[in-house]
Amino acid sequence: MAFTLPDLPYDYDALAPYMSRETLEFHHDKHHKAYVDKGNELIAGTGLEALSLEEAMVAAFKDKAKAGLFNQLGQHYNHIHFWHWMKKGGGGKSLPGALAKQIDADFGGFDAFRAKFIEAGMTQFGSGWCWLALDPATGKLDISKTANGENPVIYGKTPILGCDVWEHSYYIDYRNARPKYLEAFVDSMVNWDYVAELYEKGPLKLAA
Ligand code: MN3
Repeated sequence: MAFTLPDLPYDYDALAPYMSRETLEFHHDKHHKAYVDKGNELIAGTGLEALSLEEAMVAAFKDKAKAGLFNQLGQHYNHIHFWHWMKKGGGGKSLPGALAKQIDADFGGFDAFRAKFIEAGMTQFGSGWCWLALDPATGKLDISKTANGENPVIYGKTPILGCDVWEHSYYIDYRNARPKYLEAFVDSMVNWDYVAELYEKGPLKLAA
């Protein structure tokens, strides 16, 4: 199965002024496209071609010889969702019911969740992501950060929200002010409907 670059689910101007057309053009058309192209190149002949993206990604992560392939597949997976984790007029505290309840239960309220999520993104040293994920082992939501193309899936969890903190995601619009970008992401861009959709779906099931 060849990987393909999905279209953005909105216009390039949709997220302005929080994320500009210029950022989306570079980030989607150049960075994400490069992960797709390189992923297709590196997966050829590995025997992983018939697997789903998630399964190929996990298999590549477990094989140190496939670290280069893992980076591309991890980033392809992360970006497919990242585009949907944002929308025009998104953000804010108004979350769909069941998700809001669990965030309250697991973090002690939305504000505590917000602070912890932003903190994870701020303290990820270098390129990476911060996450809100469902841990099937505990049934709870947790916040984490990962380096480069890693994500909660490879640690057995199901991400329901993630924010890209690679500099390519914010440097055009925020320069070095990563905290301001993270605040804008949570307050003005998050597509809580998509987060709730993933939450309702529950744990990702991957073939072994
Ligand atoms: Mn990126």
